[in-house]
Amino acid sequence: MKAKSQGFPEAAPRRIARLAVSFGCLCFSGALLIACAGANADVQATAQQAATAPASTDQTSEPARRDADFDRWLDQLRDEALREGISAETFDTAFAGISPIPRIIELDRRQPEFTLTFWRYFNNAISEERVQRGRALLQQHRDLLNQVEARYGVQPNYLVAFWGLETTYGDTFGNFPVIGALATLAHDTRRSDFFRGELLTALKILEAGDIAPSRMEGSWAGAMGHLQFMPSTYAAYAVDADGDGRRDIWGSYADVFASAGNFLSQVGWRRGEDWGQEVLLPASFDHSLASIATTPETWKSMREWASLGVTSASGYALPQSDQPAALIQPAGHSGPAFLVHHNYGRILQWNRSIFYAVAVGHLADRIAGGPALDAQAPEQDQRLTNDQVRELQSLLMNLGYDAGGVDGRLGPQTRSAIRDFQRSRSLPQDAFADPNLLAQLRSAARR
Ligand SMILES: [Ca+2]
Repeated sequence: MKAKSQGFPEAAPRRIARLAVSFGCLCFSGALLIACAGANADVQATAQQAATAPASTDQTSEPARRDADFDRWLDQLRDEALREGISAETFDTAFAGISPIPRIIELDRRQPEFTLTFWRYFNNAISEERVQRGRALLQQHRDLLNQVEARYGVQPNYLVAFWGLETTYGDTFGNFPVIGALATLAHDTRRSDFFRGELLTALKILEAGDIAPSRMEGSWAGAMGHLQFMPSTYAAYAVDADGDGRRDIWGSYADVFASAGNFLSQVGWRRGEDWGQEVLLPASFDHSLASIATTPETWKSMREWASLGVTSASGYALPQSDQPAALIQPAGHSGPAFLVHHNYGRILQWNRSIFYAVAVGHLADRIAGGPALDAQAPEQDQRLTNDQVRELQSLLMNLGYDAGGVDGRLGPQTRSAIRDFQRSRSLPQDAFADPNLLAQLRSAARR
């Protein structure tokens, strides 16, 4: 899984791991991490690129060397691992030939220059080829997927959609040795605690015999196998569905689908419910009803949304139901609008990114035969540089709107300040940042 996005507001999708965090992986639990708060999408994007980049060249371009500092660090880690029940044999086998991977530090430090827009993310995530392959794989694995649905309540088209977005159906696990990747990031000072925990968990997975060290491949950030589970997510949710005694998310489709189903079930997926749908809004619509935060904050029943003039994307009336829904507009008021439900929030548990959640939901719909989006991408998909986001935040602050600081990230507080500014100027209150908004702020500041 990995994705990316930006521009938008979300505070960035971060992957949670995806629960809260995100990296490209499910960093579920870890969440924290990454503090990412902000730019999750960007983080995701970065991770995804890492998965497909010709990393091997970079890895070998510098001589593998373990300096004295790494060796000392490794000795301490070994002591800790042995105290936690990992055998000396497992530890020493896992670390045979392992040294810090410079390419990973490079990827971890990389800063995107631009915000990621919804359309840039979406068009990359939802290719026609990905839709067609998803439909074929749904048929190919139908029996397994039906068994997983019966047990965990997650529809087959969603299981395939997560798989498609995480690794393009298994094409791209990332070519990094998980132990080497996690050791590099745990030894590095930026997020050592999080990755040290993930590394120790990965060693416990090896100790249990679930996978051989040589097959434990993943992304540069340690997200593993078909589903890009971080080790902590794996430990909590991976399932041995084919009964061979190993939880194999690298080689067993039964284990892969069941592990995804188990995760989603455990975080509260509701059997048979959809994620949401694209909708059309009336011309006079009050865009302040759209939610800003990654977890939507404004909920109404479908009946209430219908009474506000919202219809399906094909123009039909919404159901007169009490099902709660929230409105999101990830590309602002001129882009697509979606009403999302409870299971949308479960997708966010996997990866805390609005762009990611919409992409999974839409890909699931497409795999089940649904239509492409009604909304069309603009001819020119305008994005902001990170410097422009900082300028935008400074202008908001100078005009008296609390953007929460000048950090170059379009988080909820900055978006809320944008909405306040829009309200004061009688603009559509979509809380969306783009070059047009920046121009309006510059103009307001000159007055
Ligand atoms: Ca198994």
